[in-house]
Order: sequence, then C-alpha cells, then structure tokens
Amino acid sequence: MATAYIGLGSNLAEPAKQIQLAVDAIGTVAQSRISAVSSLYFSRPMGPQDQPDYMNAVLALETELTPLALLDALQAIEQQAGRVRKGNRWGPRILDLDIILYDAQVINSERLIIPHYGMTEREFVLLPLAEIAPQLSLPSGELVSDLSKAIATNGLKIYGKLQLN
Ligand code: PH2
Ligand code: MG
Ligand code: MG
Repeated sequence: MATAYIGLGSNLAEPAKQIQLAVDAIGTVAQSRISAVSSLYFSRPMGPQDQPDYMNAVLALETELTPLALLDALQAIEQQAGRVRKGNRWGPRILDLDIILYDAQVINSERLIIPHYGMTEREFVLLPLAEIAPQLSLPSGELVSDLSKAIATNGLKIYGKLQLN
C-alpha cells in the first residue's frame, strides 16, 4: 500500500462544484481509499493572468495502484469532467488532477514526473498539503511544514470545506 498526494484544481464551470465532484470520483477509484482531504482553497492564477481565479485542494490517497495506473484513473476522471487537452500550458481548465507525491518515489518518465515539478513553488499546493500532512518530508528531505511557512501566500485563502462521502 502506498500513500499518494493528489492536487486538485479548477477554474471553469463552477470550480468549487468541480472539485467536490472530483473528490467523489476519486473516492471510487479501485484499490484505493481517501484518508485525508484539505479545505477548499481560493487561489489566484499562476501563469497567464487573463483567466478566472482557481479553486484548489489536496487529498491523501492510500492505494494499491502503481503510479501509472493511478495516473490513468485520474486522467479518466479529468475527461469525464469534460476536460479538453488543448496544450495551453497553464491555461484555464475544468479539472486538473496532479499526482504530487507517491510515497518517497522519484519518477522521471515521459508521462509522469514525481514529485510534481512545481510543487515547492506553489502556495496552492504547499498550504493545502501542509494542512493534511505537515510532518511529511519530500524525497529531497525538505519538510512540508517548513516549505509552506516560507512561501508567499499570494492571496490564497480557505474558501470552504469538502465532503468525504
Ligand atoms: N494550475 C495551473 C496553472 N495555474 N493557478 C492556480 N492558482 N491553481 C492551479 O491549480 C493552477 C494555476 C496548471 O496546472
Ligand atoms: Mg497542474
Ligand atoms: Mg495536470
């Protein structure tokens, strides 16, 4: 059994609703169980500024799936939500599900980079992650709570709670 941390993001089509639906869908992934969910956070767009604000959250998933099988399951959920991959880097999206960490594994393959390459520079990943796993270390040895205290909040704020059904 592995512990994976998954980042959730949305800035289209009622983002708060999209994130809750995604939590519900991740709860049905085979051989997996959600063990923690952060609050729902309001965040300012990183990247192009001419796009709506985001909702973000992070959850912990206990899973028997391999990293690639988990990626397949998450991409299927993105597609079900109506995500269209337009190759617009950092552009608006209905639903983005990123594997942030998978145990202490380091993976650099064509389809998957773990830890997520941007996680240490993103307040909307670090602060929700610190909410549910402050004592967690990255494979680099860095402590999540230390990283989260050092980063600028950039207007990030708790917007509400997510339901674990
Ligand atoms: N995701 C992006 C690009 N920019 N900005 C915020 N605030 N939250 C995100 O999840 C996000 C972003 C690409 O994945
Ligand atoms: Mg992303
Ligand atoms: Mg993604």
